[in-house]
Amino acid sequence: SGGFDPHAIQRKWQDLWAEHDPFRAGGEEDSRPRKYVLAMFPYPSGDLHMGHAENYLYSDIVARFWRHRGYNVLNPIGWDSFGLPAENAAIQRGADPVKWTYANIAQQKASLHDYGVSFDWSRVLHTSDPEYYRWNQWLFLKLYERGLAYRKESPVNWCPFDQTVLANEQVVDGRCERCGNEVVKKKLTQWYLKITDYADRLLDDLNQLEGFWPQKVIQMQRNWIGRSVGADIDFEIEGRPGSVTVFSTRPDTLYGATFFVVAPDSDLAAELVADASPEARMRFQGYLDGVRKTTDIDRQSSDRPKTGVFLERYAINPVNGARLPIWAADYVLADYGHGAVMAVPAHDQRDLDFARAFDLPVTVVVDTTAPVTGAIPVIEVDEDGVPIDPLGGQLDEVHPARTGVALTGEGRMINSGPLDGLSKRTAIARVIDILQSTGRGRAAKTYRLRDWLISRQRFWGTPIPMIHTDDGRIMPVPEDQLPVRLPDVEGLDLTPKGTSPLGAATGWVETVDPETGAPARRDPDTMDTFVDSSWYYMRFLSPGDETQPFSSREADKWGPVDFYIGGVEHAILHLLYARFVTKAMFDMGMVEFTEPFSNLINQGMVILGGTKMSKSKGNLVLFQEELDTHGADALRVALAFAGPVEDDKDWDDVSTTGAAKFLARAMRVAHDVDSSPDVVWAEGDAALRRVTHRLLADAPGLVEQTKFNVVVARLMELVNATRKAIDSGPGASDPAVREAAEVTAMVLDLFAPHTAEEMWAVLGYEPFVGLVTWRSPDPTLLVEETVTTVVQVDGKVRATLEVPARIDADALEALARGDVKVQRALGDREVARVVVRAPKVVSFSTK
Ligand code: ANZ
Repeated sequence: SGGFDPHAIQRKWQDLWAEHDPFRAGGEEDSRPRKYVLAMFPYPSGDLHMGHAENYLYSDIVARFWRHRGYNVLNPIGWDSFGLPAENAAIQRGADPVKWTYANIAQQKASLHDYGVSFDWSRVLHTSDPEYYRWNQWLFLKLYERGLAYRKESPVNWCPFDQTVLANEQVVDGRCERCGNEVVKKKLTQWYLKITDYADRLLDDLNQLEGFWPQKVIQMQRNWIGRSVGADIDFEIEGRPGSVTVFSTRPDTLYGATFFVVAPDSDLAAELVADASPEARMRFQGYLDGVRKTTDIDRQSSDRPKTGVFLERYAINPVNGARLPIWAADYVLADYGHGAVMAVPAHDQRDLDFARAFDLPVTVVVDTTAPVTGAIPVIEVDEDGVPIDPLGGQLDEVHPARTGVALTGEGRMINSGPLDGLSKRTAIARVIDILQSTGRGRAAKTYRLRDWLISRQRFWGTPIPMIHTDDGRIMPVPEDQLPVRLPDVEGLDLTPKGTSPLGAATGWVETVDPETGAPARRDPDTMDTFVDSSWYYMRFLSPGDETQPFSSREADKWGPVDFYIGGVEHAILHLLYARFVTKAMFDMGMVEFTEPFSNLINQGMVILGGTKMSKSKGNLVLFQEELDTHGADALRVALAFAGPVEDDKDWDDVSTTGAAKFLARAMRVAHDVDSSPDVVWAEGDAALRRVTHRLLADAPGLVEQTKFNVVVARLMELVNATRKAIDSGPGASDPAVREAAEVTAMVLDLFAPHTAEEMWAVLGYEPFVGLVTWRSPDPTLLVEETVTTVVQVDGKVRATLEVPARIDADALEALARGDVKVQRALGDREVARVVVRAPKVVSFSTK
C-alpha cells in the first residue's frame, strides 16, 4: 500500500512513546483541568479477546480526545487478578496460580502495548499483589469497625460443582453463573458487608446519574435494590405470646385477609408446626424437604400450582379479630419482608390461586366496578357523611372466587369498617393511622437487596484479616500486621471441599490471639473478588503508597472517575458494590464525593455470524492474531467504524481491509502536501477549508455523544475532499490541502494514533500529535451557503425561499408547505402531487 508499512510505523511510535512517556498524567505542577478516564480492568484468564479490543479502544478515544481539548488526563490500567479461573487452572492442570496469573498478565500487557493504548503505565496495579490486597484487608477492618462487616449463619447459595458459596447476584436462573450447575441452599457462618444500610442512598442517588449513565443500567439497579413501600402489621397467634409481623404493600386490604401464610423454611414455621398433630408434622417435614431443593425463582413463578401445609394454628387480624388459619407455603420466601404474609385472595393473584387450590374464603374489600375518575374514586356520601352503597351489582360478575382473577385495580373500599368508601391511597393512610394508634403496625419499607456475602472457601483471593481465639472470640488482625499474605500454594490441596484450602495450611492458619498471645486460628476464607474491584479506581491515584490506600488530596484532585467504560454485564454487581464502597468511604471522610463514576459508557458485544463468540463454539476471533495481521490502527479504525458504541458488532461486518485502505490514503495525502508549515491558511481553497472546519466544529460534540463511528465517517469525507483538491482542484501546494492534512492527523489520532503521529512527522512537526490541542473552527467558514428555491402551485410561481445549499428533499418540502404565501395559494384545496428538486424547485399540483 504505497510504501506504507503499518507494522514498521507501529513499532517506531511505540518505541518513542515508551521512551518519552507522553501519556503519563501530569502531577502537582500541571495547571490544566483534569479528566479521569477509566476502562474496566481486565481479568487475566487468558489472552485478550475482541471485547477487550473494543473496550480499550473506546476508553483510549475518550482519553486522547480530552488531551486534545487541553486537559490533563489520567487513563490507568490494572488487572483484576484474583479469582476462580486461576484456581481452576491450578486444579485442572497443576499450574501454579501465581505463575499462571502473572504469565497471563504479561501477555495481556504486551497486547495492550501493541494496540497503542495511551495508558499511564506508571500506575499499573494487580489486585493479587500483597501491596494491593493489604488495602482490601484494611478496608475490611474499617468496615468492621463501623459495624458494616458482620458474621451470621444463614442459608447460602451453594454451588455443589465449584464447592463454593455464591452471592445472589452470581445465581442466574437458579444456576451458578460460572459453571451453569444448579445451586442449592446450605447453612454456613459467613462474613457479610451491610450494603442494605445504604439501600435508600443507593436508590435515591441514581437520580443524580440520570442522563449520565445508560437508562437501562439505572433501571436494573433500581430493580435490584427493589424498594417496596407499605406497612408492617403485627398479628397475634392464638396460644402464643408476642406477635408476628408481616410486610404488606396493600395494608388497605387488611379487612380482606382470610388466611395467613409463613415460609416453610422459616424458624416460625418450624416453631408453629411443633404443636400440630403428628400427621401435620409429617406432612410438613416432607413438604420442607422438597422446598429446600426448589430455587427462589421457581418459588415465585406464577404458573406453578400452589402447594402448602395447614399448620393447625390461627393468627388474629388486629383490626377485626378475625381468626386466620395459618399455612406454610413455598410461594412465601423466608428472606423477603418478614417471611410471612397476610393473604388477601380477592386482591392478590398468588393468594387467590392458593385459596382456590385449598378452598379458602375470598372476601372482596375493593369494589373495582365502582365509578372512579382517573385514579381517584368518586365517593358519594349521604348527609351524615356515610358513603352511599357503591355496589351496582356488577361486582358479582368479576368476583375472583368465580373468575380466578384477582381484583388488583383501583376502586372503593367495601366490607372494611372505617375504610369503607375510601380510595386506595386514602385507605392506606387511614389504616396505617389506625394501626399506629393501637401499636399494631406502622408504615414500612422493604428491599429486595440483601447484604453482601463476601466469604469464599477458596485459595486465590484476599485472606479475611480476622482471628478466631480458642475461647470463641473474633479479633481483627492488628493494622500493623497487614498484609496477611497468602501462604505458598506448594503442598496445598486446592480441590474444592466446602472448606477453605487455607484451613489446611497449618503453618499459616495457626497464629496467636493479638491480645493474650494464646494460640488462635486465622479465618481461612478469602474475600469475594468483587471487594477487590469495588475501590481499585481509587488506588490508581496513589500507586505505591505504603501508608494508606490512597491520598485524600489525590482523590480531591482526580475523583470521581469522569468516564467509566465497560461491558453491560457489570450493570448490577460491580457497579452497585463500587457505589456502596464509595458511600462508605465518604462516610469515613476519605472522599468528598458519593458516586464513583460520573459518566458510564456501556459498549455492545463483538459477535460473529449473529452469535456470541466463545471458546466452546470454536468461533473466537483472537485479538493478538488480528493485531499481528492487520496492525493496531486498521483494527482500531475498523472497530470504531463498525457501528454505535452501545450496539453489538458482528465481526463479519467489520472491515479491516477497508480501514487499512483508508489509512493508506490518509498517509498518502500527508506525503503529497507540497507546502511548508508557515503557509497562510486564509489563502487556501474555501470549499476544502469548509469541509475541514466543519469537522473541527462537529468532532468534539460527536465524541462527547460517543458517536465515534460518525467521526470516522467525517474523517473519510475530509480525506476524500483533500484527495480531490490535490488531483483535480487547486493542487497539492494550496494551503487548504496542508490544513486539511494537519486536521486529519489531529482527529485521526483518536482512532489510528500510529498513523496520525507518522502523518504529523511527515507534515514537518515534532512529536507528539497526541498532545496537540485541537484548533478552533473559523466561524466564517461554518456559515452555510444558501441558494434560492422557487415554489410553484399548479404551475404558477407563488414564493421564493432562501435555503441551505445542502438541504434534502424532505426538509425542503416541509419548508415550502410552511410558507405563508404557499399556504394562501393552496387554500383548502387538496395537494395531489408534489415534485421536489432540491435545492432549486418545489412544485405542488392540486386536485
Ligand atoms: C397483602 C397484599 C394484598 C399484598 C394485596 C399484595 C396485594 P413487593 O411489591 O414485591 O414488595 N409478601 C410479603 N412478604 C413476602 C414474602 N416473604 N414472600 C412472598 N410474598 C411476600 O410485594 C409485597 C407483597 O408481597 C406484600 O403485600 C405481601 O402481599 C407479599 F392485594 O400483603 B401483600
